[in-house]
Amino acid sequence: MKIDVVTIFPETVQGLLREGVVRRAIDRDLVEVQIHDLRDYSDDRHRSVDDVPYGGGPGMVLKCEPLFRAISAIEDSVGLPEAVVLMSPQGKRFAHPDAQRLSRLSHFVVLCGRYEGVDERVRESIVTEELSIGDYVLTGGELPALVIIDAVARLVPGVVGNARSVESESFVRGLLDFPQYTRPAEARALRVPETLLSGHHKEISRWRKREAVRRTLNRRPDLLAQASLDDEERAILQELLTERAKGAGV
Ligand code: 6SD
Repeated sequence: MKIDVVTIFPETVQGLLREGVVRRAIDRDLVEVQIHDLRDYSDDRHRSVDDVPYGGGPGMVLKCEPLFRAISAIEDSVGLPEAVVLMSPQGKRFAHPDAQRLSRLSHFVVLCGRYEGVDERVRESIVTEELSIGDYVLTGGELPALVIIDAVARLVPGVVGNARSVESESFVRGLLDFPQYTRPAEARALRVPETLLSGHHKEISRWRKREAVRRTLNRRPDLLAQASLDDEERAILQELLTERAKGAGV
């Protein structure tokens, strides 16, 4: 998989790709990330990439031409990308299905916005989709781009060792993870739940399902509507709901 990133902060983007799972994927040639400094595609000697908005108002807008040229350079060297993603607060909210979809592409481009935004003609002519990572204000698209690259790269076959661990995750199944513990069995008088120490695989599995369903019900009930629960999990959910109804005096 090849990902081209266009940004005015190439070092920032590079820095965060030099660690962890993504770095390993790059080192093993499973993922190739090429970072392009937008200023290299400026058309003036000050290397400017922004200008004041037509119609007035605060802030600056990313100009068309440097972005058009950056995309042309990418097309000339790698060929037509399958997607050109613009990071923007106006985009569709990025979620796991988007990561899965992008992980099946062989080449896409990520454009990092800055300032008040980008000239609308960039959207109209070269952007194929606009993504946001959530409803909060950021100063630029670099961190969102890294979020997307991280989520996508780990889904590329071979990047995460255990394919099952990728498929059984929270946002694939629609259940939050159960609590995890590691040695020692007691730390500062806090004990690991006895069931997990028992060695009874069936009981451990049931305990984990119960905790996962309980957490999801308490913290993210919205996920349960879409969750793919097995019979045991469904029964646990019913039990918890019944307990709750009794507790509430219903
Ligand atoms: C000005 C940008 C580009 C500012 C953003 C924020 C979220 N949640 N996703 N993307 C963002 C992208 C903010 O340039």
